[in-house]
Amino acid sequence: MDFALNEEQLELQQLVREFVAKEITPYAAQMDKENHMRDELVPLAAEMGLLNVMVPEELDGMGLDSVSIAAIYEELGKGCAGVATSIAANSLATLPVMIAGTDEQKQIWAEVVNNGGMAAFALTEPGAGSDAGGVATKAVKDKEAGTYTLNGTKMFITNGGIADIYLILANVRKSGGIRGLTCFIVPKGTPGLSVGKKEDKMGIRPSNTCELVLQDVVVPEANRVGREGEGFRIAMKTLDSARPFVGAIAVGIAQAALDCATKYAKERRQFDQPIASFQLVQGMIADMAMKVDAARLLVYKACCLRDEGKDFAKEAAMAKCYASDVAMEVTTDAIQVMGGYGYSKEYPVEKMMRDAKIMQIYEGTNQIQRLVIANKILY
Ligand code: COS
Repeated sequence: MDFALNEEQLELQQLVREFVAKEITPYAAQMDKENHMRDELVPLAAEMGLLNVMVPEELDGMGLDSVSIAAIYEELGKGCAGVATSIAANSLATLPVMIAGTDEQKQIWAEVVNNGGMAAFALTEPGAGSDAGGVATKAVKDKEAGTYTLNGTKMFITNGGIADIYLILANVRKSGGIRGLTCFIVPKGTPGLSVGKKEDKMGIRPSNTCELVLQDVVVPEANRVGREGEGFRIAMKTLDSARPFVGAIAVGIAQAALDCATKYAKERRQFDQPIASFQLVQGMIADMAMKVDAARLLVYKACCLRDEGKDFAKEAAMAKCYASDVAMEVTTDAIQVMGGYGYSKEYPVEKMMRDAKIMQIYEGTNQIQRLVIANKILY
């Protein structure tokens, strides 16, 4: 397994690094404060080809391999994990269609995200988070009309208020349970689909996180992705694929915090010398650097396995879990190195610490990741 980025990947990484330095980092604090991603960013990200990385080339998408996507998301995560989350949600929502969609569904979906459209993956509900099988949104089939009618409420949906197309999970069984879970494509503007409360979050504030209300939303049978009852398996496969990318964003946050603390330690003078000359500070920086590198290697390992078509579910969970724990630890330590300045909004590390926290929670809590890892090892 070769973890070195090839020339093409290095070029792409450099392009995204420049994009982040120009269009994201200078606005990160402002977007955090305003709880809003600057409007120019979506068209700019589309122009850069960041919204359709998961769409294959034959459908005019970027068709990138997982390692390249991870390299891109790490760069985005360095600039602002909120923006990275919003952009990565396009991949998350695209995955179920690419995994189980018909050629026509793939084409319809690709058309949207290839043309600068945002997408949202709507699984979570007020009563269904870790327990994905607990989805209460119902889909009732009308055989004669060839339609399904969806009713329910989704919660904490990334891009919920700005998406042009939604992948929504609903249950076709009255009694619920994972065997009734089914995926549906629902375009923005479908009658009965409305955007509810927008979350006022602790971190990743530029990413739009909203409630979605489905009230008698009628979709044609042609919008069902996969078979009835196949939704749980599709969702699990989707989450397996998306987890290393959460890990990549977390690595980006951690690397940015480490860079910030390192620079500060060399500049900040106490007792007539830079604090970088103190061994206790050096120890913290060394520990932070080891963790960031180890997290990145786990992310790349999961991505390489996925690209090689091998089983990667355990490594995906490890990458997501370890990298997000590292992001939390490293951002906390970066603030410690920077003392009162680190705690102040004058420096970006306090935002990074707030952003890091969600990485341990979303797309499967780290408790769920540990369950997945243990199950893969034990059974
Ligand atoms: N890929 C394909 N199929 C999978 C799968 C995977 N990664 N994981 C489970 N399945 C299948 C199983 O093979 C099983 O199928 P059969 O019943 O036909 O044998 C079925 O799904 C149920 O599997 P299992 O019994 O392991 O499911 P559990 O109900 O125990 O749930 C966890 C497993 C907890 C791991 C799962 O619910 C989960 O990942 N939850 C977290 C969801 C999440 O990330 N939520 C965040 C919001 S979404 S952004």
